[in-house]
Amino acid sequence: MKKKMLVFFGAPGVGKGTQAKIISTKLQLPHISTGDILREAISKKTDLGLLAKGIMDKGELISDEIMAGLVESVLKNDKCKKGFILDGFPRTLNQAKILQPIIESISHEKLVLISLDADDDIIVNRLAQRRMCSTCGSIVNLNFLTDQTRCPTCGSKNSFIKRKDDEVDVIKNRLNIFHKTTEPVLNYYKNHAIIYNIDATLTVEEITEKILEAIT
Ligand code: G5P
Ligand code: MG
Repeated sequence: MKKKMLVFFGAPGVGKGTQAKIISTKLQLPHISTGDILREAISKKTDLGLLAKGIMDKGELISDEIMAGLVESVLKNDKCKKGFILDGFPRTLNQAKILQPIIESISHEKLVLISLDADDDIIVNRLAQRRMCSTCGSIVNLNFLTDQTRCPTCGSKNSFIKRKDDEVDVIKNRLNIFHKTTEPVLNYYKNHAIIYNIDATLTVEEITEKILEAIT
């Protein structure tokens, strides 16, 4: 069977994490979210976490060298043998260029890049309403919950937390950085990956279906 090497690409809040979690479960592929790795480091107060906290709270990017080192060690791990889903990496041209020889050293296949797209105003609204369940890690949108105090996945009560970088000023900074620094990475992948563009304003279920149609 072909190794599935997927990159979920798109602006903050476009739905990368939501879809990556679903596809990871359906296809039994590890979900590598650089944002989640950093947030875990922050909560464990590791050296990486202490360095990352102030930068992430402002919505700025962690250095390419740190992020690339982190991703390389995960990709070379046995659990990525069948493939993987990268979420949140690469997000600079330099990260893409560091990643390329790593991919070539582990497979002859090209990366498959799922590019999710939605307008900035939709994204600002989604992120302002996003919460994460501190018990099971599910991502929700308060707009779609009938009971805003209970996690629909694990049933925990009052377990929702809001990310520090989901304050409106920080969201706007993250979007600016995305347009300036991350969006141009798509151009690089025109020659280095198979790209599927998906409208991220559809429903979660419709987007999942489109992703599965594209990659299976
Ligand atoms: P992260 O953690 O990678 P971002 O900014 O790339 O953060 P984020 O915010 O995690 O991305 P997402 O994963 O794309 O967004 O979106 P999501 O959480 O799934 O969904 C957002 C909201 O929309 C939720 O409320 C969800 O319920 C709703 N939603 C999802 N899908 C749909 C849909 O289909 N329809 C509707 N209506 N709603 C939907 O990175 C965080 C920070 O870490 C550092 C940086 O500081 C970064 O800012 N970092 C890096 N720094 C340098 N290099 C890297 N490679 C780095 N990676 C992380
Ligand atoms: Mg995410």
